[in-house]
Amino acid sequence: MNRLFSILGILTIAFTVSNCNKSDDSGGLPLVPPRDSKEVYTENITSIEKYLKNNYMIERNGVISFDSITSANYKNQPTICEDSRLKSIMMNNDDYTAYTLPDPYDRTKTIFKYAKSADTVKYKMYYLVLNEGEGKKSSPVDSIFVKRTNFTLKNENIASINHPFIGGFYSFPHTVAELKGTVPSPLRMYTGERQMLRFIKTALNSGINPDGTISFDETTAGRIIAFIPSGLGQFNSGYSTLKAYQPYIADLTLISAFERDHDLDGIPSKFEVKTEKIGTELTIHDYFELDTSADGVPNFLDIDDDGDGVPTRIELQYKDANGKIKHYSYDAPELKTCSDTPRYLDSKCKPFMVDGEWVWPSK
Ligand SMILES: [Ca+2]
Ligand SMILES: [Ca+2]
Ligand SMILES: [Ca+2]
Repeated sequence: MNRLFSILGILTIAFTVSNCNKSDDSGGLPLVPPRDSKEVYTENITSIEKYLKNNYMIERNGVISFDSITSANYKNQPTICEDSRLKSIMMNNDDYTAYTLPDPYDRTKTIFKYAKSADTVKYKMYYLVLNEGEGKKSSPVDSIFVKRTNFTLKNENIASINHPFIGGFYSFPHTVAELKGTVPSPLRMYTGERQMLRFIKTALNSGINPDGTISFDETTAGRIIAFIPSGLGQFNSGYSTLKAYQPYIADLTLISAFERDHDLDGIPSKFEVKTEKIGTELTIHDYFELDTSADGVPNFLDIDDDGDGVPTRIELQYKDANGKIKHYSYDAPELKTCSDTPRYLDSKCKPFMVDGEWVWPSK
C-alpha cells in the first residue's frame, strides 16, 4: 500500500498547498516525490549482498539475532553468505492497494477500488528457510497468525505496533469490514514478507488460549529469514529504526492460516475466482483478476458480484420448507435459475419483489 498511498498523499498535500495563501508559512511540507523504484532497488541489492558477506546469524534458544564480522564477539562463524541454507529467487511486486472514490450513486459515501502495483522491478530476494513447517500452506489472501521480528542492515531491531512480541494477526487484502472500519484493522505486513511465506507452512496443533494468546507446537512452525528490498517493503515511509528506502531483514514464523470470506457475501474467497482455477494453488492475481461486473472491485471483495443491484448474499438465499432463510452454496445447481450461469454472476437474472418476497424468473 506504500507507494500509491504516498502518491495520493502527495497529491492531497499538493492540492492543499495550492489552495493555501502564498504568504502562509507551512513549515516546509514534504513535497518530495517518491524515488524511482529501480534506482532504489539497485542500491538496496548492493547493500544486501554486501551485508550477507559481512554479517553472521546467531541462533540461540529459538531467538535469531545478527552481528557484524567486525564485532568483538565474532569467532570465525560462517557468514550468512556461507550458510548452505541461503537461497535466492526473483520476485515481482505483487502488491494491490485499495483506494477510495466517491460513490457515483451516493456522494456522501465512498467506495473502494483496487490497483495493482505499477512497480515493474524484478526483485532478487535472498532467504533462509530455518524450518519448513509441518502444517499447511497459506494462501496469499488467508488471514495469518505470524510471529515477526524485523532488523535493519545495521542489526538494529525495528520495533512498532506491527511487531507484537507474542505474534499477531495479519490479513491481506483488508476485508470489506476492515476497510470500512467497522471491525479493527489487522496488523500490517509488507508484500515482500507476505510473498516469502509461500516457502513455509503453518504449525501443528495451534489454538487460541482462554486469555487470547496463541499456543502452537513450536518445532512444527515454518520459519524463514528474508532480506527485503525496500520496494517490497516500507519504500519511502520509514518508521522506528528503519529509514525510508533502506532494505531490511524479516524473521517470520508462520503459526496458523485462516480462510476468509472477505466481503461476507456467503462465498468463501477461494471460490470467488475463475471456475477453472477453483481447487488449484491460487496466486494473488487469481483472486484479483475475476471482476464479473467490471467495476474495479474483484469478486472476492464485491458484495454484488454481477453489479445488478441485488447483493450476492440475497441472490444465494432461499426459504426452506419451514420458511427459514437459507443460503445455497456458490455452485448449487439451483442457482442456475435463468441460464447455465449462476444467478449471482448473471446481471440479467434478477428477482422481483412480490408481497415482500423475492421471486425469481424461471428459464
Ligand atoms: Ca465472498
Ligand atoms: Ca463477492
Ligand atoms: Ca447481484
